[in-house]
Amino acid sequence: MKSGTVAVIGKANAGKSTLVNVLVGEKVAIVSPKPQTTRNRILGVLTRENYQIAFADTPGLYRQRNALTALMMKTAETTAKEVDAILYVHDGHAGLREDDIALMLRYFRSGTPMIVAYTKIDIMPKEKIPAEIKALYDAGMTADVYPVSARKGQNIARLEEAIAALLPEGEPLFPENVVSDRSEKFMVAELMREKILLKYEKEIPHGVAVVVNTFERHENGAYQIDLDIVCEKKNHKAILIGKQGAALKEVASFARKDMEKFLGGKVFLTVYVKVREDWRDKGSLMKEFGYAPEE
Ligand SMILES: Nc1nc2c(ncn2[C@@H]2O[C@H](COP(=O)(O)OP(=O)(O)OP(=O)(O)O)[C@@H](O)[C@H]2O)c(=O)[nH]1
Ligand SMILES: [Mg+2]
Repeated sequence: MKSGTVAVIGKANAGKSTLVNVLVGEKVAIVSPKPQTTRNRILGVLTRENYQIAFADTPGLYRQRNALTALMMKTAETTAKEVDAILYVHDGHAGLREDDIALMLRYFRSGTPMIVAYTKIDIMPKEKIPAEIKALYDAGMTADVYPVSARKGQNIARLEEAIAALLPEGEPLFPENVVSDRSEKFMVAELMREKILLKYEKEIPHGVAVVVNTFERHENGAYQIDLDIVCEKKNHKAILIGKQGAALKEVASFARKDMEKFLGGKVFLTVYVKVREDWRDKGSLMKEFGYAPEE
């Protein structure tokens, strides 16, 4: 059987997490239209009869502005070095620029087998694809390129087979019922962050961390979840809460529904908003909020 790990690498907002979720067949990573949604390396595991692929979703390659984003870039870099193959995700809809070619070449030349997923083809003119693939080949990037749409499920099965073919022979790394290396508690915090990313303007969610303080399952199958939304400025706290708490109530209820779907039980959710000035530049706070270098 083929078995191994695959780093999912690409620019921020390229569609990496969406693609991992579609390949794995379950939501293992949150998704949003804002860049820098993913902050941690998240494994999504796909097990078939003849192969097991452990996809390591990574934070998108983007500008570094603080200690948190620097850590995110490092996570992507180290993950790419520790895997059997790289799945480079390119947003076809965003066009192919010089820096895209340079980035792809850099990973292609690292020596790790690589495949390119040319994604979001459902929202771009198809006739552009061959010329762009040719430009890549002319530049020396000769990895196989798979035009796909994660949203429409186009060409996903073929991409999956091609990835499996790159992996070494070996025993599966995970039991077949495992789809992620992350806990339910982690996913619950991420679902809260996803709804914040969707509801608020971007400087707010980028400065937010979610800390789950209570995660209990009662005998009747219901969950008690208490969490803190930590933001970095007082005025952000006011925006998060909104007039008479209306904004917070709405975003919490939105998150609670998703948590119930994910956990398969009723959720009682309590949410507090806290301020920790500039936590994204303070190593000890980052660690407390779940952002430390991956072992
Ligand atoms: N139309 C279309 N949109 C897509 C597709 N794949 C992803 N998207 C959208 O692209 C946006 C970014 O998707 P993500 O999966 O969060 O991207 P990412 O690369 O993980 O982003 P970061 O974690 O920030 O690096 C979201 O709004 C997705 O819905 C696709 O195949 N087609
Ligand atoms: Mg992501």
